[in-house]
Amino acid sequence: MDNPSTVARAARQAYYERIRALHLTPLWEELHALVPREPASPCVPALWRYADIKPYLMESADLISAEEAVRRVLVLENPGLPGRSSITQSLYAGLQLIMPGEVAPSHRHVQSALRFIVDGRGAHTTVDGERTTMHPGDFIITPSWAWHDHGNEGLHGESGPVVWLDGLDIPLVRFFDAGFAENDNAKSQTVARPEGHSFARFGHNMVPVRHTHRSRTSPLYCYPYARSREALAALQKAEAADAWQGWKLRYVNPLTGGSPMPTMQTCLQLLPAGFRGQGHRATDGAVYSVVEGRGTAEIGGRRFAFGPQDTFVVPSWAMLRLEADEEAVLFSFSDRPVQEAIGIHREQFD
Ligand code: GTQ
Repeated sequence: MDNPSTVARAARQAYYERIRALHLTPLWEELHALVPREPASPCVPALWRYADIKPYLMESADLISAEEAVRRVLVLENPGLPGRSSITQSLYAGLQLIMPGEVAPSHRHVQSALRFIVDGRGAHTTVDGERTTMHPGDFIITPSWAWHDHGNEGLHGESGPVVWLDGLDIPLVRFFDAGFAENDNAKSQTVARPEGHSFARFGHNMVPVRHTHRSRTSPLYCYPYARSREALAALQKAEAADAWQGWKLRYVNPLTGGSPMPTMQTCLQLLPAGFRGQGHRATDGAVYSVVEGRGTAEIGGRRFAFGPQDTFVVPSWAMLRLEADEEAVLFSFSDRPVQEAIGIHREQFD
């Protein structure tokens, strides 16, 4: 644009002020920001060290019960998105704590949720009448509008605090102003089917010949870590690591081959010891949870050392380079299926 004279600028400002009363604004002042040449996310790279967070998480249990809180969660808020309870523009993440004997009461909402177990074992979630016991590294889903309550009764006589990473599409649903929620009459649902029922039906590369599952979400409630880790270990023996991502597998809805939930893709990847990955970037910003090993994530030119149980976020279109000093396993999730559904997803491998 030519540089306008002082007089012209003053005339324009006066005009903008007059049209503001009619709720009109001049596109030409905002066009570059509204239609950027490439993504310019306000979301910034960040890492939350579990060792730093855990004491505060445990302190929260002295301040409020899971029942009073409904969900006792510390939200991982992106430093570039203050006050928005968002880790990226479209996704929410938080660390949820449930102490032995506690109950997080049954409710349902249109937001889809994933649970990735970070610390402790023996808590459970009940989804639509089926209970699933949590172990570290398990990936568990709560479909949109499914009743769910959480509890912690311990496992094999062991009991302690259990912490998991919650990933929800809260900001996406807020964007559409399409959120509904309701509380259940009972604190905990009545268990209607034995544990492992959905896994028996859909978890073995087979599906019942006469099932009636019609939802867009996976009929599998739990993707156990033992099974996913076993697959990565076998791949490591069978084929060379990808230069960008090591060995990376995407969790699937066994009925469609698509993502387990319509709004969130989830992956598990293995990086060999000494891995020095090449850079890649994608329009789906992603949240990572470290399961095993230590290394460095270079995100948009900033270096973050990571270790087990840490969480980090890679903003949309930020270049990511992964390095592993020890063999490392990373879980991640993003809004990629939504971007693919509307045909705008892009990625680049350097
Ligand atoms: O467990 O239902 O972190 O409704 C945020 C909202 C967890 C849950 C969150 C929720 C839940």
